[in-house]
Amino acid sequence: MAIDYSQLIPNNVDLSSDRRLQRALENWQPRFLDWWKDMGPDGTSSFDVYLRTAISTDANGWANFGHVKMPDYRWGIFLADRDPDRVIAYGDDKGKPVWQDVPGELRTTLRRLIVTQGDTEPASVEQQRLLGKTAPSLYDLRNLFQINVEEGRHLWAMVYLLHAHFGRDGREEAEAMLERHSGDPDKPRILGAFNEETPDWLSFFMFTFFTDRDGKYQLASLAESGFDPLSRTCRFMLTEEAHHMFVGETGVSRILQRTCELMKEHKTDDVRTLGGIDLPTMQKYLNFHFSVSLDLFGQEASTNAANYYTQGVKGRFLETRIDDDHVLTGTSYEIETVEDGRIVRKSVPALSALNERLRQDYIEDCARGVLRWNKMIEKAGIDFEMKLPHRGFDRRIGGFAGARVSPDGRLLSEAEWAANESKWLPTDEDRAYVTSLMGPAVIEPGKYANWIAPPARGINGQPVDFDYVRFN
Ligand code: BYC
Repeated sequence: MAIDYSQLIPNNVDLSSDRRLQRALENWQPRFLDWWKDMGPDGTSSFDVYLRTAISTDANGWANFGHVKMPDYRWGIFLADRDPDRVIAYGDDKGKPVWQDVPGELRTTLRRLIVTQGDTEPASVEQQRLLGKTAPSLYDLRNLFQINVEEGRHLWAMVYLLHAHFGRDGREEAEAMLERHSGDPDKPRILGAFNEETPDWLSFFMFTFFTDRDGKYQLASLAESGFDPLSRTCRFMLTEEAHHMFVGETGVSRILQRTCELMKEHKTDDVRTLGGIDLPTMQKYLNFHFSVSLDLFGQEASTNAANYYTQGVKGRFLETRIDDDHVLTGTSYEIETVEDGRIVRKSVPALSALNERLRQDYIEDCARGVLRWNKMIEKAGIDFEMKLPHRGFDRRIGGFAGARVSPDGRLLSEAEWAANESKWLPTDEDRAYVTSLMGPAVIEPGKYANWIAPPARGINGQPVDFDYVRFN
């Protein structure tokens, strides 16, 4: 469906036929732009950036490229096309038509999920605000900005749902989305990972690999929602999410490649003396970002998750492709947790284990990416394997919270943990070293910082030395 760009707020939801909604969103828009100016990528308003903009939501229309100033990016409201025959795929209302309006009894639940989802989008832009100053290349700078504008648009997507379907409460929640800030001691973002800093590009690539991937799994579950407007908006958001994870996976891969090159060329593991990022440090950053992202899936056994499912509000990953009864009463699922000082596996009702099931899907997806990194390392002739730590490692949420678990899944005493923590998680010294590599942005087309290899190819068929960002 084509997007109407003649409107102040580009959209494919026929906004002009609902004057009240249109006015409410036009009221919110300047606040969003003020937020972008104050909290978005710092000092970039005059840059022309080679961005992808959606002009329609079908396969051909969502990837139109050209140089654009970010404040002029056409943020708007784009929902995937409506399937008039779509029915609820699971839960108590399985088989009934999906809802076009919010059922009264689900109002609070749906609002809470939409607000939680929406809150992460501007949070990530805030976390990445200063990264442009130390970009390792024009290509990377452009990718950062592409991600930033799309996260901005994902905020628009959730704000539209709040304004269109939740009346006054929705408007207040939309305001609050611009008032909470990542890491703010008084008004923090809702979920833990979104209050962490993204101070350097290694953190950025790990974040886009691990935390954006949580986005993929959460959006895919919400795309199964019986509330059709939420489903349609998440379906379109997912098309954009893929690029964010690509940036993370290839970013980490390019750093690994450069490190391996330095190791081979100089016949040493100590690439720090050569300005590279050593493999053990890469592993520590991986450990940190993986465990922080695992927390985003919530408790292993969760009545919230069971209720979302039974009520038809939030499904499983690729729900309609799963071959079972889609009701799940009477079935069980094995979870791992800590009980009586031991890590145990136990059966719990499948309905209450839906967070854990989604986390498992996520872990398998992460593992596939790590395998690709390891293939690259092996091909470079280096004997080293990157590993996902155990799911209980360094967790803050759920059954492992507070327990001391080693990366290989052993329950430790406080003393054992303290003796090893610096081998497993980035130390202040590691972070200081990585930060020290983040020099002024490399802005000559086709040039790259010393600690990262060039990408295999450019964006949208452009050469790698294309002027992806023009500074004016
Ligand atoms: N931090 O029963 P539980 C993305 C709370 S990322 C803080 O397990 P539930 C993106 C929980 O709220 C995707 N609090 O909860 C990526 C609950 O609070 P109450 C974001 C947490 O509801 C990169 C309590 O603990 N989208 O898009 O089953 C860049 C009990 O827990 C945390 C979504 O998250 C935490 N980590 O599961 C840009 C989808 N975890 O009720 C964007 C919407 C749990 O006691 N959210 N709590 O006050 C949800 O589906 C659910 O809220 C959660 C939690 C899966 C997050």
